[in-house]
Amino acid sequence: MILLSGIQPTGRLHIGNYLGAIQNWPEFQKKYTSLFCIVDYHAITVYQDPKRLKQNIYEAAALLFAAGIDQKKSIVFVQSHISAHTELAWILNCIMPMGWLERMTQFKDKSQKQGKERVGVGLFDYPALMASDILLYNVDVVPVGEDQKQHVELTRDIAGRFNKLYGKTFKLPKAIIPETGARIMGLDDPDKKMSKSEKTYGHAIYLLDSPDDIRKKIMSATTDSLRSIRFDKKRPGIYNLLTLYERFSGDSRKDIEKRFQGKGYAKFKQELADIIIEGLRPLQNKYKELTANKNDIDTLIRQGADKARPMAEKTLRLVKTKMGLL
Ligand code: ATP
Ligand code: LTN
Repeated sequence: MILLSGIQPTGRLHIGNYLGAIQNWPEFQKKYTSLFCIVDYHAITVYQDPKRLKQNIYEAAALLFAAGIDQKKSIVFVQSHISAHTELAWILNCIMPMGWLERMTQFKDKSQKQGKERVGVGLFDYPALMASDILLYNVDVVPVGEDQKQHVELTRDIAGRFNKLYGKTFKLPKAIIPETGARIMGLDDPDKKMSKSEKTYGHAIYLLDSPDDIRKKIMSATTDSLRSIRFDKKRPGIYNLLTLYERFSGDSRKDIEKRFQGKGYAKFKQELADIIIEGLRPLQNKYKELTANKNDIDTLIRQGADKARPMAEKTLRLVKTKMGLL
């Protein structure tokens, strides 16, 4: 069974990305032939500062390795290193009905924010490239957050359409959504999901934040004027912080509520900052070790591309043959 997931180097990775995705990925290596793709061509569907983009790609790769993904067991690679991704995306474009893409909620949301005169065609076409990422590797399962489920379904649909037109070529992949799919919300605004693209200081805890920054951000996180510390979804600020406590401590909700019964927010926040700082320390140490010599990450990324490329090219050749391309 083959598994593939992707992460966009659109910013610095935060604890939402960690708890919602990366933390689960090392486990997958035991069960699946796993590919993890840093999707830089998806990232540039919105403007990225070139220097930052480069840093973000390196940082994302190093953090995946630091989190326990092993290049000997899995394949970690950068999307733009394998030209088959954009080639297959073009081919899929030609059989992709506009209406299918128009129905994608991510596009609707993002294009509404930017306006039709500013939004790039790449953002509209984003799901075709994502379908290409998946279909090139005969993938069975695609772990993604709830928001990406629609794109995986579209991938199945376009694969089905290709198979009908040109004969069975692609496997139909399935999305897997993490059970503990807790969405981590912004610390400064618990009604919005924690996002890499949000740049306010107190919004996100980045995986490489210093203990000082982590503490400052937690201490100033939005709560409410009530006192009790309980898992109550109607109180999004404290609920979000409690979820973080739950995920970083591994304790049950009941135990957590009991521990903080009658205690104030300040005490709770101090302890939450402590466990996040401790929780991220091993990852941060590993990251430092891995990046002591910058060439090491470069080498690992190249190795990933060298392993993925023949797999992708084989599929692309098959697709071209089926279509009558020479
Ligand atoms: P952006 O913030 O740039 O819009 P993103 O962080 O949502 O992007 P990706 O980089 O593609 O998007 O996300 C990588 C993975 O992290 C996805 O599987 C996504 O579901 C997960 N993820 C992102 N934000 C959160 C969050 N706040 N809580 C839980 N999981 C998240
Ligand atoms: N769109 C995804 C990132 C992504 C992806 C993929 C995920 C690009 N290609 C292929 C799984 C499989 C996101 O925004 N999380």
